[in-house]
Amino acid sequence: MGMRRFVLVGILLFLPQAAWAKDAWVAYTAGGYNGKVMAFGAPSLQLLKEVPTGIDLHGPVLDGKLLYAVDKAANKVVVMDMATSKIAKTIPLPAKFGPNSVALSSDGKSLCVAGELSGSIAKVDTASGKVESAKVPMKPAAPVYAAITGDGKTCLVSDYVNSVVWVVTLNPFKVTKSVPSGGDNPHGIAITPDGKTALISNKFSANMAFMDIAKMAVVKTINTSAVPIDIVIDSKGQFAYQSAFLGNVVKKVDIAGQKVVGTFDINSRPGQLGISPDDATLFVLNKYSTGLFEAFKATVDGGGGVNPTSIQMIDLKSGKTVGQKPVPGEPFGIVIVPASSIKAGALEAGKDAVAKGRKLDLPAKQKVKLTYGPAKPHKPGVFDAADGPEVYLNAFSHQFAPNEIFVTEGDTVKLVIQNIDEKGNLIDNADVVHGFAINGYAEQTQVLLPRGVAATLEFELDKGGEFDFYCSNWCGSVHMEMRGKIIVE
Ligand SMILES: [Cu+2]
Repeated sequence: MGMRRFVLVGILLFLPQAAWAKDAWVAYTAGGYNGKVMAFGAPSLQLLKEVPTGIDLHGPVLDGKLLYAVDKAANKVVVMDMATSKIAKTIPLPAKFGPNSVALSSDGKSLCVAGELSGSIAKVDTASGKVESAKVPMKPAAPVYAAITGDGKTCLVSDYVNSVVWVVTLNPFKVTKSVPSGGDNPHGIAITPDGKTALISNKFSANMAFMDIAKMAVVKTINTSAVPIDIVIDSKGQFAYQSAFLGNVVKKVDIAGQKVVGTFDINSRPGQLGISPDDATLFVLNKYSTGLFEAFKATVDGGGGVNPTSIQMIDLKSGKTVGQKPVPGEPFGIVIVPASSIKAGALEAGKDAVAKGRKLDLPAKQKVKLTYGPAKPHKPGVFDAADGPEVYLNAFSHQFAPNEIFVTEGDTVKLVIQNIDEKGNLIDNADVVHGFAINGYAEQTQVLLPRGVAATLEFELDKGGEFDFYCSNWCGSVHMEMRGKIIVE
């Protein structure tokens, strides 16, 4: 008997244990400007895996086997095999599509993608990779967040320019109509598990709108807090949670009672939200970290630094913060799954996600010379120089100047982007860091600009056409509107 017990203990000791076995959950995020899928153990918030996929990654959505995310700068859907954490395939979206977010039907068959930069919405058949896309019938337009009804038939997409929700049938694919969103500048949208109600965050109306899906009309709005962004709903459809970026809170809303029943204070500007499958823990992706994680600032050559964003966990029973850690990138979207559902070998030993003295985590650049230095006063605009055009672009809260740039195809451009917030006395917050990316020239151009920093990009304009550029790091309430065009002719 003694021998047998010894053998048994020996086997148990030497069984390969998953490194994250102490964590109940795995939280997957898309890292925004670092272009990575990132997996964290929870509650430890240790980083278990980073998978580089592209330039500016939003999402993710997953069906337990595959994870999908969209690249806003590189116009593609990346598909990750969750059993191996390897990219299984990449599905190109139409050129210049500029996806901001993605929804997955509950049967796993269809993705609905909000094409913010192009004013388009797409359906992707996940099995075949077939993409159908349509511009919405208003111009300009900015489809920004998407949700699919439980029956998989309809996708609802908020549009912050037109303050409507687009109603899209998925089979056959068609943008059928628009519904007023119940306020100004709608962002996050979520559908209750019974499929009856869509909840919408109207960013500039500081409300939550209740849209009756059978009637296709907003039937009620309730005041919540300033600059509401994302919404998640618990698995029973009892409570909704809405982040308010400027209000610096998450509001708890009783869905049947259509009223606010709780407020959770957030310490560093909440954006996207996730909820654990047992409805016990809320995961908040914070955009800033003022005063919290200064030691983990990322440096850029030439001065300046970028404070990390963070993941904050709130116990929904007590309302208390039960964990918070700095993370790389600017995570957009977080989905939590049981750790037991992830195969051993898919993830690695846990480690802290950011280290002291780290360099800014940006995707590798192709065919470009990038230098950082201090911002210097210079008139914005396009200037002729001996070896090609020099473009001086000011980035400030919350615009680019100029927001239209005309250059010549074939030229090598020197593009100097300067964050002038500090000099302009605009925003007294070092966490307001602008990003920059040209959709269509994404590999050459995606950079981050801390206060007082200039980034100089030198690259060949080898593609003609009109391309959108945009701020690729959340920098404030009107960050999404920080956009412009470069015309290469
Ligand atoms: Cu910005």
